[in-house]
Amino acid sequence: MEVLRQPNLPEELRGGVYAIGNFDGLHRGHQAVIFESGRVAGELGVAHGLLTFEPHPRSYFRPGGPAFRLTSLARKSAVLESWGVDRIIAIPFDAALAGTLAQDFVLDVLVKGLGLRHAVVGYDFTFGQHRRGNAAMLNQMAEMEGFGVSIVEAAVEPGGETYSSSAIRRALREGRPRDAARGLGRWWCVEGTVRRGEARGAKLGFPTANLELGDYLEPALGVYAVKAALESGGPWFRGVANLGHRPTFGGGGVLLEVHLLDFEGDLYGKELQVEFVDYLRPEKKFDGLDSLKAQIAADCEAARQVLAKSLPPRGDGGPARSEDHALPAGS
Ligand code: RBF
Ligand code: MG
Repeated sequence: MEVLRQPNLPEELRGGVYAIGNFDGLHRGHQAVIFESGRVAGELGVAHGLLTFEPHPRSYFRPGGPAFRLTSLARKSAVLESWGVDRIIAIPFDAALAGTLAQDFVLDVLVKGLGLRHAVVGYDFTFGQHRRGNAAMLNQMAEMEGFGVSIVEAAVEPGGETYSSSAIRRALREGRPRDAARGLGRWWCVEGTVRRGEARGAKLGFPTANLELGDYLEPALGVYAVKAALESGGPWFRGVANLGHRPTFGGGGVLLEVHLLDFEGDLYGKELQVEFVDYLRPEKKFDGLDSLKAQIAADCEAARQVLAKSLPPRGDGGPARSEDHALPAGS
């Protein structure tokens, strides 16, 4: 998988089919767009690409606003690779791009830059200065410039709701990770480097690997049943995680503390992927170590119960990533 940071392609890479959008989350609505672009690329026998903006335009328009990212660029490229996408063009969203008229975006980026054969966008795609460009206008310009366009209708949940990043963000903020997973078509995943903690967890009998959320959206604070993998392609471990301030110990900045149930060893410095499966309870202030320890033991048991359905015991896990990009089973 190639990730390019600018749209001016050399001759040999021109002529592909591109899905265009922000695609934060790569949720099931995005999947409809990306799978359609893959189908057209296959039909035409040309490369299948994705054109996106990085950082997300919202970070440009609202610097210092609350973190909202559902998927990192690294995670996105891993998922897109598994879907057969050949190339990601992630162009920096800056003042120049924000001020580009929709028509100029089509001419400069799509026609001159990518030399694309065909663009695929969602029904609600908008682009260009003041977001004045839309799917209808893209169609008109494509006719003049001689490339194809497909506009993909809204993908709708069984309940009748349109899949959307905002509904998925709301589900996570409200402590409904299973609802988020239904929208995403996979468990919501946070990826990060394990940082050195205070080793207080080990003294409690529940060592934790600690991550900061960074640009990721902050889901409801509290205790979760999670799955965690130490490396891409590595086995999944069951775990329980606390996302919060640790009020029992005087509080602090929000940390994701992951305790793996059947793992021993130092995780410091490792890349951890953490998938959120179920919300177990809110974080509480305990009046002593013993009551906190008893509660964490109960959390581990609750997580085992929940995860027994989604992950076989360690050792019979099979290839780690088989269910990775598929719908969560039984949800
Ligand atoms: N700390 C709290 O102050 N209140 C809690 O309710 C709480 N729940 C936790 C649940 C789990 C499963 C884990 C692993 C940790 C929890 N902690 C909680 C955080 C605990 O205080 C922390 O891991 C240690 O202090 C080490 O930093
Ligand atoms: Mg959308």
